Amino acid sequence: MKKKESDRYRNCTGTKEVKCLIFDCDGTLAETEEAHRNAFNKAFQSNKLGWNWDQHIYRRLLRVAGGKERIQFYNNSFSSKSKQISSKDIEEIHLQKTKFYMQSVSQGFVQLRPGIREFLEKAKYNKKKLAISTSTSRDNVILLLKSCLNENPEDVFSFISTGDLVKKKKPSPDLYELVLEEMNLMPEECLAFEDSRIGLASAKRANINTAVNPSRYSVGDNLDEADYFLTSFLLEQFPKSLRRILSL
Ligand code: XBP
Ligand code: MG
Repeated sequence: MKKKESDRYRNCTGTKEVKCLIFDCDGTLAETEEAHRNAFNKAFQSNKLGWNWDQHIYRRLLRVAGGKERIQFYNNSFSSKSKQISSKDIEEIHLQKTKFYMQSVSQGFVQLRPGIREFLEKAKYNKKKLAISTSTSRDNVILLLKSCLNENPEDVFSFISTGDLVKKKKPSPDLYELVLEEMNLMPEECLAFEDSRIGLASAKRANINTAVNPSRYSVGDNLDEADYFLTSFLLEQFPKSLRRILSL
């Protein structure tokens, strides 16, 4: 018999009081993927590649973490042999894409997801440590946080683990393991917040309990491995079992 939604995500056992909240960035702190997708397409256009990632194909491509890796995957899977581009081209196109993405963030096209700002403030007020674990680049994260928060990101987050710091991006556990190592934390002292299947897999492979709140590109994904299932980041809508271990 299918478990009730609440049972399916009942809190896992053995959770100590949570000392550190680790947030994914894209799709969790903010709905950024439309800005990323548009930036990819602008870069493809300016290089006359004839590629255009619509929302349907992009949802599938998001199974690959990392913009460069995503372009490479598309190049290998969908581009005819004669039209395949080199790794050097991919590097260059990704740099241009990042410029376009940062322009859109600077112009205010990306906002924090509803409830995130208050959640971060309340967690800080209650002496929780905060960290980020994301496959995107440090530059992208810092710009996003500077645009959306009225504080210096390094004053809010004790450690920001980004794709440029690890060999393997999500679903490998490297990004989360780097947070544990740098902050000298045990997995059971932490709770991860993710939006996607590969992000959930990354946190769970680092043995970190994880709450998921699907984003526009991950609604409907199989997130059954999650310990908590959220439908918003408004604290008053969190499951009681989650608020209990967060003591928020
Ligand atoms: C999301 C990603 C990133 C972005 C694109 O990371 O996988 O690759 O989609 O950014 P997360 P880049 O959900 O872990 O925050 O082009 O800079 O990779
Ligand atoms: Mg994400």
